[in-house]
Amino acid sequence: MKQPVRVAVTGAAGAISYTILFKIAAGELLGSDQPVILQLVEIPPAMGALEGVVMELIDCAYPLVAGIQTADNPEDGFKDADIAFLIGAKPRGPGMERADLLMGNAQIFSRQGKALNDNAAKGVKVLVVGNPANTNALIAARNAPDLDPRQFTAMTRLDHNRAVGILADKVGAQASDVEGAIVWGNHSPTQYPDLHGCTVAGKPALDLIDRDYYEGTYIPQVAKRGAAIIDARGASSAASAAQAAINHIHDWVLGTHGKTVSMSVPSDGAYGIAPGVIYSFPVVCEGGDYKIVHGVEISEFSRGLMTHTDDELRSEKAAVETLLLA
Ligand code: NAX
Repeated sequence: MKQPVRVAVTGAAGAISYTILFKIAAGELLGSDQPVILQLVEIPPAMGALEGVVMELIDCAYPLVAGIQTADNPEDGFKDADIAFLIGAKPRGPGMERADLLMGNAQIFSRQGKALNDNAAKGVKVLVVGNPANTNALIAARNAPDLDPRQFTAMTRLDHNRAVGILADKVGAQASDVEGAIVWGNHSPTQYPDLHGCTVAGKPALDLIDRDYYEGTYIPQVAKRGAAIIDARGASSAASAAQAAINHIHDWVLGTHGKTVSMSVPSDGAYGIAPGVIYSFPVVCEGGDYKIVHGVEISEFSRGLMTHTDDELRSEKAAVETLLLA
């Protein structure tokens, strides 16, 4: 039997966790031969609700679960963690300004970055899901001086999966026929779902849909899908977010076998995106590491949208600069 892998999850009593924890425990994250220890982190007022989630996890009698621990603080919760899903975040309250939201989260993620630095396994892989995810990941990375910034990533896999799923649905194909879709930039409505190098069953995607649909309908539909789901179901996307978070870490650990996926990772200057932000790029994963895919052709149209979403990330960064430099 393999040694258990320690998986920490913040926001463990929340909606996304109510799906993801059961997927992790069932072996969907790391495979059906990999035991896991779940380290569930919440804020003190949510510890009662978390106990209910723990009861349900126990009641599933999962063969792969080698332990379940709970903590009301990240320092204990991240102890020896090999993988950390940072899902809990401060939600936008009524009338709250964007700057207040950024600062509230900057405080949470600077503490969590320090806690990972001081307590987690040295090779910990971190996925930030809590919004604003890219800037939260940047703050956590900057507060973890002993860890490699490349260990901190943010989730744009849901946007990637939406780009694939919505395209497949439109042209009457299966999601598995779609290859080469890319989501560039920020996990926000400024993101850019790029189909220029994408194929569906080997045919160029942009030959299958018309340009007006692509620019006028498809791009905003992918980018604003989260809001459409809230309008329709009266609650935000949780199951699809959990699935995407599983996909992100599964692929990072176990590889994409040559397939390109989208991950928000620290920019290394690729595609003219200056270092200093966590930006969604096309990547392939192998041997427990990810690599930005180079050589994607960038049209003038693409460049405009890639710069627009980069500008937004840099303005978020400027708004929290003091905490970044902590
Ligand atoms: P919920 O409000 O259902 O759950 C959040 C949980 O986090 C709550 O139980 C809360 O007590 C906990 N929490 C808050 N601050 C915490 C802290 N400092 N430490 C530990 N736990 C803390 O939200 P849910 O629907 O689960 O969404 C979680 C986050 O994911 C939100 O920020 C949301 O905006 C974000 N999303 C990000 C997505 C992405 O693609 N990157 C998509 C889905 C989702 O909207």
